[in-house]
Amino acid sequence: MFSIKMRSSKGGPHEKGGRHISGIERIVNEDEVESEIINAYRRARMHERGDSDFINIKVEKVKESDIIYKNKLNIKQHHVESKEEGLALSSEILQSAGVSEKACEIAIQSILNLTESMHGAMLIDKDTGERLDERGMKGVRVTGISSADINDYRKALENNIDCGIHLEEALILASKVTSARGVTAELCWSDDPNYLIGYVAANDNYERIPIMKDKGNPIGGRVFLVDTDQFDEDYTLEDLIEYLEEQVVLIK
Ligand code: PML
Ligand code: MG
Repeated sequence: MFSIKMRSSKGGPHEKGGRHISGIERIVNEDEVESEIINAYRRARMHERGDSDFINIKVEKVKESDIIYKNKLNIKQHHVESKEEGLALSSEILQSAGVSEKACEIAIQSILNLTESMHGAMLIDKDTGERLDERGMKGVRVTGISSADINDYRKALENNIDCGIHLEEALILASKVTSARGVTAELCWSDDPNYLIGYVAANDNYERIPIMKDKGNPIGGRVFLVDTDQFDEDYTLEDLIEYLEEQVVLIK
């Protein structure tokens, strides 16, 4: 199989201060590589967050023996009337997953306080609320993800409301992230200005919350709530980050 990764930004590359526009990864059979390269390019050029002027498309061969498979989380659809209700609900769900009230507040505020979107996620201690990664605005970028079979996967999702590319990709990412030893939960909402949906992923569930921000707001982000008690001499924060960034995980 081959991994096709795209990241795009405006105002130059991310590492030279460009603003993140979009990113995508697909792991596909060789016969699908060409069409995925075109999809990735189109997505970068026609994104509601803006007109990318830097597009990086990387194609890499993936060895079958490097792939592991995980199941997708169960989708639980919630209903809220406002972003205030949505944010409060996310905190409730995080706390019932074992995240402290303080860490919940810090996690939510960390996304609310962003002045621009990050390319990756913030790792925050689920008990103390302390930021654990030292990646600043770059954050930890999860890669090595795809559905195991895009047609089966899409079929399984088709009855959800607002079913589309956002749900498809976020569920794959959240299913990998929460499969990592040491990750208790993930909190996310979209940085696409007109996409207000977010979620909390924990305990095999993807709890989908329809309103997490105001319409038109181009800021969103991801926080992974980390249980540092899971770390020892043989499994450290660096190992967790390596799993998130490198391990190839296909979602069934
Ligand atoms: C993003 O792709 O910008 C994040 C989307 C989060 C919510 C996806 C959903 O459940 O619809
Ligand atoms: Mg986005």
